[in-house]
Amino acid sequence: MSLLSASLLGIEFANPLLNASGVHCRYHDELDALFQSAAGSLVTKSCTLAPRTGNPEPRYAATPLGSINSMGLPNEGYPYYLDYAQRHDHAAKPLFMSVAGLTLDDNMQMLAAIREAARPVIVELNLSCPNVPGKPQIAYDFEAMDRMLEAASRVYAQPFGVKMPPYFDIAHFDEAAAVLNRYPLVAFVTCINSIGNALVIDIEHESVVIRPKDGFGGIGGDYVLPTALANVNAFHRRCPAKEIIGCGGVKSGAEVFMHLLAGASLVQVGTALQEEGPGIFARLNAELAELLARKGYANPQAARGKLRTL
Ligand code: RRO
Repeated sequence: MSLLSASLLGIEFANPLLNASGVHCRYHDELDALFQSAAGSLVTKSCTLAPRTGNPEPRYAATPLGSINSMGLPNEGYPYYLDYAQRHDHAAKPLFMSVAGLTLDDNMQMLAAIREAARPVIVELNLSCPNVPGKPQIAYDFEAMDRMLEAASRVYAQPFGVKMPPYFDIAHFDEAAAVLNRYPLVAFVTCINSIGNALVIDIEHESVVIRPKDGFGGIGGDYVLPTALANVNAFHRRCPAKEIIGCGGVKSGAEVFMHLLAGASLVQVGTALQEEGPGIFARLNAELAELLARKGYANPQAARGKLRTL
């Protein structure tokens, strides 16, 4: 076991880092660049049954504290990512496939096809896309989430994960965790997707900075780190039989370490990857290795959930 090796679902990873779905993963060449990078694994762009061009541009903007996006689920359609999964060298680097159907039936059709393909791809079912006009997030409707997980468990019939939005109330942590805990095949929980429907304003132009939805979009980066850590820790505490993937506000080894302390087994990188490119993974690994060694942890797993309370 090397200093940085990590595990999830009994699978070994060279290190805990991967991209956040949506960043650098829409096209095969972008996925290939992640495969060639120092990331321990990679995840594909959330897919739908049919290809989508997404919302009108500009639909992503970086700010000094992070980013805002309303991409609108641009993707090449699930067969494109399934094709990638079928040609991918899973032994060299595990591959996650993010699935974000527009309806329950769409998700079931995709999950059945992925199951049929019988490749060792790891499904991350996205219950938290904030940016499709007229489609509320599944995970903010606990009855809809329960129906989705019941159907997904029945149709997919093997372990999978869910990508969750941030919650902001203890009662919501309790209720969401109770729903997840009804489904043993939900083996991991990725916290968090972007904080939805925020508004960034450019005072020079007295304007919004992205075109869709009158400028409203999901924010990531520094804005979301404490919310991400709270959600990782809240689900780590409430879902002892599940593993957690942390996502939100990672731009150096320090934030990776914070996610591990909060309870994450793996850690995704979104805004900082978008801004810095896949070379970021070598930097984050070096910074994490230095931090773990200084703190006396043998590997990332040794730090998992070691957060102290006062
Ligand atoms: O494509 C998007 O607009 C998008 C998705 Br599906 C998501 O899950 N999270 C996000 O911030 N953007």
